[in-house]
Amino acid sequence: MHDPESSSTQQVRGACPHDCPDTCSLLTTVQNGIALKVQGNPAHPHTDGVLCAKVSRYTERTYHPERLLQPLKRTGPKGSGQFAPVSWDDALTDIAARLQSIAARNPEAILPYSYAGTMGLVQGESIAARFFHKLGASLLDRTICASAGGEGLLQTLGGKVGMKVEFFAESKLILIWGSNSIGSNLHFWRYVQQAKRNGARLVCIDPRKTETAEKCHEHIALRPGTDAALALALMHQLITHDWLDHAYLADHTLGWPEMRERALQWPPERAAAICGVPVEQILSLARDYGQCFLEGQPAAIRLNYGMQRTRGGGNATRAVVSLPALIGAWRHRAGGVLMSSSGLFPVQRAALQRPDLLAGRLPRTINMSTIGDALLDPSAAPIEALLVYNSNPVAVAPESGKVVQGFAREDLFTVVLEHFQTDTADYADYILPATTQLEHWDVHSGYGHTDALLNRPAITPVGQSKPNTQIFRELAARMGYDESCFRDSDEVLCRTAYGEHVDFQLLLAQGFATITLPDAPFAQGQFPTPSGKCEFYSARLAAQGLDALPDYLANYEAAGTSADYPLAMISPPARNFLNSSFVNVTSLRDIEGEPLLEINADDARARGISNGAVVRVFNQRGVYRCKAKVSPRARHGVVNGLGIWWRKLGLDGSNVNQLTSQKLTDLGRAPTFYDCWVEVSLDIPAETPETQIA
Ligand SMILES: Nc1nc2c(c(=O)[nH]1)N[C@H]1C(S)=C(S)[C@@H](COP(=O)(O)OP(=O)(O)OC[C@H]3O[C@@H](n4cnc5c(=O)[nH]c(N)nc54)[C@H](O)[C@@H]3O)O[C@H]1N2
Ligand SMILES: Nc1nc2c(c(=O)[nH]1)N[C@H]1C(S)=C(S)[C@@H](COP(=O)(O)OP(=O)(O)OC[C@H]3O[C@@H](n4cnc5c(=O)[nH]c(N)nc54)[C@H](O)[C@@H]3O)O[C@H]1N2
Ligand SMILES: [Mo]
Repeated sequence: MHDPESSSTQQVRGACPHDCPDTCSLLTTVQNGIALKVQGNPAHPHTDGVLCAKVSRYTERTYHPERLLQPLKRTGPKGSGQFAPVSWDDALTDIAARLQSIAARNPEAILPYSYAGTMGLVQGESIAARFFHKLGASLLDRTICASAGGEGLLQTLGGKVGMKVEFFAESKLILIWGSNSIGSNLHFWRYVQQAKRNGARLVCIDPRKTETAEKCHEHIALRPGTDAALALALMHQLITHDWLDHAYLADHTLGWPEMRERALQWPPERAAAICGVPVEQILSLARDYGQCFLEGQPAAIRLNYGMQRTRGGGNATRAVVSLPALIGAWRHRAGGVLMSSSGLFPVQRAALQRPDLLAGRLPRTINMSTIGDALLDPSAAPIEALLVYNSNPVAVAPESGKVVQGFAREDLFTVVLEHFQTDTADYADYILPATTQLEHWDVHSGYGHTDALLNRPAITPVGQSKPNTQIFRELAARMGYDESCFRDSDEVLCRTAYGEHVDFQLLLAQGFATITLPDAPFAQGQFPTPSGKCEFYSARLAAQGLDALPDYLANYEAAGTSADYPLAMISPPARNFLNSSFVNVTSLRDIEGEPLLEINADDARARGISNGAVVRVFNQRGVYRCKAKVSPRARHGVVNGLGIWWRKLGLDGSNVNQLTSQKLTDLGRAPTFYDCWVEVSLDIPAETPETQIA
C-alpha cells in the first residue's frame, strides 16, 4: 500500500484513535505526501464505509493552522499562554534535568496525567508507562470515564464483557439506557435501525430528549441518578408476574433469594416517585421485557455511561446488568447487555507497560478525577511535576476552579504533549508537539465491538512533531535509562500489544482482526466471576464492608433537595465534539455554535429566561455564563449544559466543569459529573453610570 512507485496517490489503512465505542477502520487518501481525505473503510463490517462528521474532518484537524509545530517554552506568567519556540534538544535536556533533580529527593513528586486523547495501546501507555515505572513516579488512577460502571460490571458479570454488537440487529426489544447513540455510538445505531426494520421495539432511558430518544418508540425521561430505582422496580414486576426464567436463575446466578427480597421492596409506585416518571411507563416497560421471555424473543440492553456519573453509578450499573439473567436473555445471541467489550481483548499489558521496572517500589496512587484537590492538598507530599499527554484536564476534570488553581501554582513544573494549545497547555512550562493518528503507528481494541485494528502512518510527521513514544524514548535516553525496552520501535510495540493472540499478519494485510468468541457467551453461565455465575450477591463487595446487592443511592446533589440550587444539571457531550477534542476545528464549532444550556420552557418562564438569553448558571462552586436554549430536550427540573467546550472559547473563560464537583461514585472512585445541582438566572449586564444617573 505504501509503494510510491505504483502511483503518487495511495490509500493507507488506519484506525480512528478517539474515545468512542465505534473504533472505525479508516482509509486515508495520500497524494505526494499530503493526506487529502479520510474515509470509513467499506471492507470493515462495523465501519461499513461510514464515518461521523468529526472524523471525516480529520485532515482539517491534522493540518489545522494552529497545530503545534515545534517545542515551546513558557515566557510569561503561568497560564498566560505566552511561549517562545525552543529546540527539541534544549527542551528535552532541561526537562530531564528538572525531573532528575525532583526524583533525587522524591520520585513520587512527579505525576503522569493521561487519558484517552488517543485510545491507541502504543501512543497511550507503552514507552510512557515504562518511563514512569522506571522513574518510580506516582501512579495515576485512570477513573475519569468508565470506572464506576467498570466496577459494577466486574462485580456482577465478572468484567467488561457482554453481547456482540452486531447481534443487536436481531433483537426484538432494545433498551438504550443512558446513551445518545446517534451522537456517540453511531455504528451501533445502524444495527438498531436494522432491528427496527425487522420489527424491534426501541426504548430510550435518558433524562434528556436526545436525537436518539426522539427516534425510539418510547422515551423514559427519568431524573438523573435514579436508574437503579427503575431497574429494581422492573425486577419487582418480573417477580410479581412470574416472568422469570427459573432454570437460568437456579443454574447461572448467585444470590437470587436475596436479590428477590431486595427487589420486592421496589413497587413501581415507589420508583416512579423517585424517577419522576409516570408509573404506567414502568409497568409497560416491564411488560415489554417480560413479554420477550414469554415469547422466547431476544431482549437486549445497550447500557452506556450516562448513569455512571452520579453517586450511585456503580450500583445502578449492577442493577441494570442483572436484568438479563432474570428472563434468561443471555440464552439468545441477540439478548443480554453490552456496556463495554474491552475486557474481551487479549492485551498484553505487562509486556507493553513493564510494571517490573518499578523494581519492588509501590508508589502512591493519585486519582485523576480529583486532580484539583490533589494539586492543592497541603497535607500530602506536594506534586512538583506533572507530565500531561492525551488529555486536557483543565477543561475536562471536575471543579475546574480548583484544577486551574492547582495548575497555576508557580512551583509546579508542567510539561504538556499536545496537538494544540489547549486550556491545559496554557499552563505548561514546556509544550511538546505530538503527532496525530495520520502520522504514527498504533493498535486499537474496540470497546463497542470485538475487533482489533492496526493504524499505519499515512504521512510523515507535520512540523517537528513526534509520536508520544518517541518523546518518551528521547527523555528516557537523557535520563540515562539504558534498558533495551526503551528502544523498542513502534512497530515492535504494535506486535507486543496482543503478542501471539491476534494474527499480526492479518492486521498488516487488512487493518483489522476479529477476536474469536462464542456468539452467546453466557448462554451456559460461564461468567468470568469468582463463582462463574451472574453475581447479584457479590461476596467481594461484602468483604469490603459494602452492600453485596445492588441498591438505589440518591444523588449527592439531587434535584429539588436544595432550596438554593433547585435544578439538576447534566453535561453530556455535544455531538460534534469528542470530549474537548475538535472544539477548535472551525467547521465543527460552527455547527455547535456556542456553549449552551438547554432549559425546559416551564423552568425558563419561572426565571424570566427567554430563548437565546445570556444566563448565569451557578452553585456553591462557582458561576458559569452561557446562552440559554429553551428546549423540550430538557425535562422539568433538569438543565443540560452541553460539553466539553474549551474554557478559553466560553463567555468568561470557563465551561460546565466550573460547576461540577469532585465527589466520587459509590464504586470505582469515579467522578460525578451528572450529580450537580445549580440555579439559573438571567444575566443582568452591569449597570452603566448613565443608567445609574437616570
Ligand atoms: N460525539 C461524541 N461521541 C462520543 C463522545 C463525545 O464527547 N462526543 N465521548 C466519548 C466518550 S469519552 C464516552 S465515555 C462515550 C460515552 O458514551 P455514552 O454514555 O453513550 O455518552 P452519551 O451519548 O453522552 O450518553 C450519555 C447519555 O446519558 C444521559 N444521562 C445523563 N445522566 C443520566 C442518568 O442519570 N441516567 C440515564 N439513564 N441517562 C443519563 C445523557 O443525557 C446522555 O444522553 O461516548 C464517546 N463518544
Ligand atoms: N462535565 C463533563 N466533563 C466530562 C465528561 C462529561 O460528560 N461531562 N466526560 C468525561 C469523559 S467520559 C472523559 S473520557 C474525559 C475525557 O477527557 P480527555 O481524555 O482529556 O479527552 P479530551 O478532552 O478529548 O482531550 C484529549 C487531548 O489529547 C490530545 N491528543 C490526542 N491524541 C494525542 C496524541 O497522540 N498525543 C498527545 N500527546 N496528545 C493527543 C488531544 O489533542 C486532546 O486535547 O472527560 C470527562 N469530562
Ligand atoms: Mo469517556
